[in-house]
Amino acid sequence: MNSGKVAIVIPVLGPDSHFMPYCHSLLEHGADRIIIVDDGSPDKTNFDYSGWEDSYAEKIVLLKHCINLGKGRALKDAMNHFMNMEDVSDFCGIITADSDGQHTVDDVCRLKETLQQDQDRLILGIRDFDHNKIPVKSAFGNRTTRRVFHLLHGVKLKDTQTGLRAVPTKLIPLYVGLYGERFEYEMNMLIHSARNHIGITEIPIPTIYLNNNAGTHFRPLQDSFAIYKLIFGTFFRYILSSVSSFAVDIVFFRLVLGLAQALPLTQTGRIFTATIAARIISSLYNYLVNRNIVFRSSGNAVTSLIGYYALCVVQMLLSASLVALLVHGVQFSETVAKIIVDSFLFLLSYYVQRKYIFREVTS
Ligand SMILES: Nc1nc2c(ncn2[C@@H]2O[C@H](COP(=O)(O)OP(=O)(O)O)[C@@H](O)[C@H]2O)c(=O)[nH]1
Ligand SMILES: [Mg+2]
Repeated sequence: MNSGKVAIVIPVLGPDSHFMPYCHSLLEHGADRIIIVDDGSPDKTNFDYSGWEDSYAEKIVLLKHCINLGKGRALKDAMNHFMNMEDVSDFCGIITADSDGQHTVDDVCRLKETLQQDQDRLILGIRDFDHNKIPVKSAFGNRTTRRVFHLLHGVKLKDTQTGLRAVPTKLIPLYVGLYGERFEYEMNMLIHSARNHIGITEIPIPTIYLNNNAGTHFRPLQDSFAIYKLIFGTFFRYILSSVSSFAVDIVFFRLVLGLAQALPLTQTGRIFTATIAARIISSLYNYLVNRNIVFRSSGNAVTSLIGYYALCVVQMLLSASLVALLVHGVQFSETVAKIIVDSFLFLLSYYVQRKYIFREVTS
């Protein structure tokens, strides 16, 4: 049984003069251990705690990267270190916090209390981006990201980019192996939490921007791109799966049509045979790709296969009914109506497959 100790993980890159007093203050407020990952900071800023009191020194672990490997790598190394600590069984989890003073000691303590009470959920310290003192760029970026995240991953969060997070020990093995070396890693933690149906608790914290966030290491283009690549990853694979299924359908239609020449069938009979055979093959291909590559589901294959084909039938019937409705009711042309309806059903199908048919995942 875990006791309530909590390790504070702080990834640092070129910390300023506030960092040592911040660690001090965390210790004074009862931090059980602080794991600092100094990530190839330039020499002159390398931080040194050798002068600290012995009792504190025991509580501080300093991991160093000889070159800068990124915040994600630093967090993963700290989690790995944590899981290998001799006394890990005394701890109920970790709290990740930024080194630049954006997370107050009070907020860290509040997350600690929440973690001690609930060790099944990921806990986020969330900032309120509707507040008018936030730099416009940050507020806009965060609002957009949380909306897209909700749309594609089905979880509504107020702040997807917060670095203040409490992670219970039992969830750490899930997170420690995830892809992502820099800021995108923290997004991947959220994506995998959503995919694995891990509950997320949100604790409001003040939004502190020091000097209009001038000291940030976040590179707007590269880091945003890496984050968005992950957010859109599943949906992008879904699009590729659909396009390639269409190609498989056409190729097999041609192939079977050719082979059917040898059969005693009318031309209509051959077209029907080729259409049905090609559709069976392309839908099976689409099912397998969606299950194994798009949604990476580990659920029962028979159940998901039945669900998948039931969805195909419903989708076909819905498509025909809605196109008829638009053509008769709003007098759209059949082609325009079909493009609108099928685009909508394409998105709906993504939602149903992610949420119901390929719900179970391994990690
Ligand atoms: N270990 C490590 N920490 C980093 C790196 N980049 C940023 N950090 C830390 O991550 C936290 C958040 O980074 P920051 O640059 O302030 O990003 P922002 O708060 O999102 O603008 C800070 O405490 C930084 O010290 C990095 O490359 N490696
Ligand atoms: Mg910061």
